[in-house]
Amino acid sequence: MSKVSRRAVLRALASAPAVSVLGAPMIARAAEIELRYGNNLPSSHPLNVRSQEAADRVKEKTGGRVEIKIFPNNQLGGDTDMLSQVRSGGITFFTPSALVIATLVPVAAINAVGFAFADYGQVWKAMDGALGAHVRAAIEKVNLHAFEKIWDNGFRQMTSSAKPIETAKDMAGLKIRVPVSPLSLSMFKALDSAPTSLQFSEVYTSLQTKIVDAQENPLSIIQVAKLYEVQKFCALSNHIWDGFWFVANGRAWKGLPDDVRGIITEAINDAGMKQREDVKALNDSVQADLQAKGLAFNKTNPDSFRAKLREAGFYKEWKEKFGAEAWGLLEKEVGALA
Ligand code: X2X
Repeated sequence: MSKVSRRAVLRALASAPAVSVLGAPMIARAAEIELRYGNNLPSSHPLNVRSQEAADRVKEKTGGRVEIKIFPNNQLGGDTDMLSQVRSGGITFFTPSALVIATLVPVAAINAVGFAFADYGQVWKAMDGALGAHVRAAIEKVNLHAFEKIWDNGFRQMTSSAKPIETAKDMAGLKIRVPVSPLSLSMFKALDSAPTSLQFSEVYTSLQTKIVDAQENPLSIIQVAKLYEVQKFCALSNHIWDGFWFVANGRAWKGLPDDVRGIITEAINDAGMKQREDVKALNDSVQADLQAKGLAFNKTNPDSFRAKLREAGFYKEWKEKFGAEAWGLLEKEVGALA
């Protein structure tokens, strides 16, 4: 808060002389509290559309006192940079993927265990229930505040440039980009691929210059980030369900007045619920458009992938890493995995 209030004071001083001879303010009063929110997605993604709505609602409900300024599309740096900025208070809000915040809070990657969730019914029951609460408690321990409703990234699909991916055998030796995520690296190594961790800001160029041949992301991201321009095939693998935790710097959050915290919480959770619907609708409808743009789709059967992961000891390893409690909460929703 100290930063915010200092800035607010400076702002107030700077705007003080801006008064007309008649004493009426010549410019609109600046917000008393300006909060910065950074993310890694283009402004056309529902994450940005709905968070802008939340920001507008916060401004309105606080009578202009509070302004949330959104910096989309890695304007403030990549995922790793924004994660350290939200920890230090350089930005107040960030929406890291569960995969990425897991570099700091390991258990946060639990929703991304390969082929765990069958559908959205299972996802929301787990994430809005005990599993999500378990992860949020772990996030609070590193002095970040996690809002209750995780936002949707979607079921991740694999795209490639040289050949289609049909069964687990096609994964051998594949140079695939994965997020900065220990779980993703481990999973694709278990599938015998050659994964490289890169921030999302580097994905398009690394595919274009063939540093990697493949990547994996939900269809909505393949669309808004134009990855179809640099990929030929898309395997509908649904191998990971991924979400974005909306997090706030703990100190800044606690320093906000109670009423402001209440208004922001409601605005962000409501926007998150709408964003979930948007992403699902987009993921269900965008395939035809991507096909028209030249991406060749194929379905995959999860069995060969699951068998390979099991054989490589992937589930056993991650059950131990996440711990019996978290693993139990996941299996309670999706059935036995290991
Ligand atoms: O980096 C990715 O692939 C993305 C956009 O899905 C995440 O934020 C994890």
